[in-house]
Amino acid sequence: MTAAHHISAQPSDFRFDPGTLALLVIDMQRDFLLPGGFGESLGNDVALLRTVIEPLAALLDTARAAGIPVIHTREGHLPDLSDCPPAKLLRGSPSQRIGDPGRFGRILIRGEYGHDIIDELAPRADEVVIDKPGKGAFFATELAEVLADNRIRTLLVTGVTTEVCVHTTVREANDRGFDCLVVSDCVGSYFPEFQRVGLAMIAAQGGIFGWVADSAAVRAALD
Ligand code: C5J
Repeated sequence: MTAAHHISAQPSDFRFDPGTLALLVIDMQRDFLLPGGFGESLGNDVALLRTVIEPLAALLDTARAAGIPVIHTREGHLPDLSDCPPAKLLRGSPSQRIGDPGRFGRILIRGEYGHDIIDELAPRADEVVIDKPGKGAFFATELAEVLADNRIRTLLVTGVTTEVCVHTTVREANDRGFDCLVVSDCVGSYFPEFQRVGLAMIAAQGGIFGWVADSAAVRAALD
């Protein structure tokens, strides 16, 4: 890695110590991204999320080559749903609910094919995978301990969906004192308006939750 430890970002340059940096990849799971899966059964156009795959695969390659730790998350629940509060399980009137049989196994249930990460972004054997029952990656998980053990203070945040699990995690991280840079073309939403506004909200007011930059700028700083 070069000595250029800053990334051109919004609302200002993002300065980082490479020794305390990690790449967080949120919920790039088949249930959300595969045609015919849960996300699509909710009426969503998964093509909007799938635009993330190519730039994120390239960013993963760069991060791995630079020796930056990569942490993946998966949203999902135990087979008996004991970790899924009724407020989450019963909300709305979707055609399929968490735990129902879907095309790729029981929806958002740990161990099922659909719950796992898409092949293009499969974690390497030495990378941490955090299973989370909530939208935020800190809630009811070991993420805080993993970051502390590895002296991580700064996060490059990627994954889906921008306004839900990415936002919740960035807000949780911000409150815990982490600096977060959200990689704009490596996060995705089923709703273009939420993507636009979700990114704008992060960098607004001098960076109220963090910074935003595209993957070209991030990769240039890591190469
Ligand atoms: C959602 C997520 N949208 N990973 N999950 O339910 O953002």
